[in-house]
Amino acid sequence: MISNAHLAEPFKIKMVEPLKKILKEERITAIKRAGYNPFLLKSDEVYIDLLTDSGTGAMSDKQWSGLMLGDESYAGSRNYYSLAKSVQSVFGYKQVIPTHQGRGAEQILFPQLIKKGEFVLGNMHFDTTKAHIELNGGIAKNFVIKEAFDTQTPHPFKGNFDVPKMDAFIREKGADNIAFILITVTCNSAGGQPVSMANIKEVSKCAKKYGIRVFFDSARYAENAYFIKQREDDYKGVSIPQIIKEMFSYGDGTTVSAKKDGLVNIGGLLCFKDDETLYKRCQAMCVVMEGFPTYGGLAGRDMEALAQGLKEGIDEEYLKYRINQVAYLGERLSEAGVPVQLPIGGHAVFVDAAKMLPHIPKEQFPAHALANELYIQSGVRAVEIGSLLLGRDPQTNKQQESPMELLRLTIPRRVYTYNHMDFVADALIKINRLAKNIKGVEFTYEPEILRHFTARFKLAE
Ligand code: PM9
Repeated sequence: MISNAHLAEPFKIKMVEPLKKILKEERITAIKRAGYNPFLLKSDEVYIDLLTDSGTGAMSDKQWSGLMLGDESYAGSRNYYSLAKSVQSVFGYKQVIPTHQGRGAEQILFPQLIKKGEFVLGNMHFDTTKAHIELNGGIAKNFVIKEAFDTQTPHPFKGNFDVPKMDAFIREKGADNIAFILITVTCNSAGGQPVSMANIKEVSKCAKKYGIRVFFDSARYAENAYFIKQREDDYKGVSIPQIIKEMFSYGDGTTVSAKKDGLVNIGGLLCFKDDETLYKRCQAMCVVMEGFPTYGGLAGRDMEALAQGLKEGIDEEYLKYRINQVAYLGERLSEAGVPVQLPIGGHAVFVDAAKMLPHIPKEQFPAHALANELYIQSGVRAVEIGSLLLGRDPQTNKQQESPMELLRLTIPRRVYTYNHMDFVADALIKINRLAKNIKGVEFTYEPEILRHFTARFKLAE
């Protein structure tokens, strides 16, 4: 029985964008031309696009009207002050630098904090974040709990840190060799899994003991807060805004990809609780990398849309609909025997491709092969989160083995309906019955960094 029945969307649809499904033969031609890499498809070749929830959401009427209030002054735009006010009210942080997106904030902050050979400790670093750590000479280390790697074991907070393990690592390497700790909320690479408030507090306590800074990587902080409210006894009666404020009170600052819970198509933030020196240094870097510190990488109008999006993204009724829609898709798949990460995450359903396609070895990227098959059979575009994304060891150049081979069905915010979810579920359930016929892939072109975006493949023999 599916516990998450359809919930009526908490919005009316004012504008529509037609969808077109091209023929299966055309999809086969398209994916061959794209070198068996769904990233290289044209969006017009895609029917339902579940590649990412990043920048793909629908803005509200208030956000669109915010665009008309754009003050495009080079310095001191009034939209910056409106954004800073929203940031302070949502995160409780008073020092704010707008950036063009999340990695814009990473490229400004990380060089200030990382010296060559230092470690950056996280629950599970996202790929662009890991790339920025490595570009700055740092070493990214993950300490997510082991339950995260067993998709069939439900645990309410699979994004949690294994704090004793991290503590032992800090003692072994010496606190001086730790650049900072980064808490990713929700933990994208583990399946959009939340981090509990209790765990955030424990991480912060451990960091304080050694004098190490704590930052958040907060693309999906609102979804994380919703899970805390649902699953952590002490927070059942606490409002989402209060939960978010408390979460961030345990950190020194945050990078934010506002393209997710910020409900905008472009935008990011770098915020500090109260660190004038670091804030000033990052402002100076912002001028070089992004733009003057009161616009960062954004137009005034984009900042106004974000100021409004930050408020809408923490609305409990919206979050309930959002999390329910993702859970509905996950439960339909799980009930039909498609192995998915349990419990279902906040922004996506993660299919366990290693379980579904045991005949495809890791080095032939089972989840990527499944993404290609899903596209060919249905026109749905999804993305691999596994060994292909993980890449090679920067020291040895050997392919690293990801603990999980996942296909991510990422649901854009306020874009698709439950009928679209049913279409995706039906397609994957059908593919699951014929899974043994799916072939793995081999590189024909492998870029050196962030290779999954532009790599090309052929079908393995
Ligand atoms: N995440 C995602 O699809 C977009 C890029 S890959 C298609 O999940 C975290 C946890 C992220 C993230 C991006 C970034 C970078 C940082 N942290 O994309 O630069 O999930 O805004 O953010 C993507 P930007």
